[in-house]
This record gives sequence, structure tokens and C-alpha cells, in this order.
Amino acid sequence: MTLPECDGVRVFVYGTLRRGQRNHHLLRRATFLGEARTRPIYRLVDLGPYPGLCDWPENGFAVQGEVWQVDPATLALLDALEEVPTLYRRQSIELQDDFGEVQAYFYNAPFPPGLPTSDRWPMPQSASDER
Ligand code: PCA
Repeated sequence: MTLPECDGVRVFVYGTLRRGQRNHHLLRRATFLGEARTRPIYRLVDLGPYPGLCDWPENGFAVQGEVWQVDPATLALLDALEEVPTLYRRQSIELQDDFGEVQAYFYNAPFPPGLPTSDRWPMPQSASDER
């Protein structure tokens, strides 16, 4: 019998945990399973140094990220980094690709109004920002 908790869980990362981003080293014991996109029912809100994933059932975006198989010790590190359950909560996310049960860190605190949203992070510079 396989006990899923012994293998850890699959986590969809979309922000500072992605390859090339500043917290990625925390995934050094994790296994990369592939790039993925969510169903278009979420958005990333740009909080500056990091993004926040939130439900956006109407006019949502297919958010880009990566799926990793994460062992329980690493998961505990990630939960501490993301200040679960205060700043973020970890819950199931719906992807377009079939990775089975996958969880992600959803932003759990109130957003200041008027922040930009996107399907990816870092967000592409808007045309008006280009110099
Ligand atoms: N780190 C987590 C959640 C937001 C963040 O910056 C991630 O990369 O998925």
C-alpha cells in the first residue's frame, strides 16, 4: 500500500520558488515534474517582491508555473517561508495538465486595492513602462 504522505505532495510554484528565482534553493531536494498552467480561474497579484495567487473565477488567467514533487521536510520549510496559514494557505489547485493532485500557495491576506494582476511572475513590463 502506498501512503501518499510518505512521498510528500506535488506543489505548483509560480513565484519566488520557481527556477531562477530567489527562494528556489529550498527545492534542492525536490523533483521537477514539469511546467504547467492552471485552468483560467486564478490570477497573480503583484505584491512587489513576490506575487500572490488568488481565485478569480470570472476573467481569470491561466497562471504559469512549475510542478514539483516535494518531500515532507521540504514542505515544512516551504510552509514556514510562506507563513502558512497566515500570509498564504496551501490548497489544491486546478491545472490544465494532468499531474494528479497538486497544491499551491494561495495568498491569504487582504490585498491593497489597485495592484496589477498577471498570468506570470515576474510580470512582463507594460508598454508604458518601456523606455
Ligand atoms: N513563493 C511561492 C508562493 C509565492 C511565492 O513567491 C511560489 O513560488 O509558488
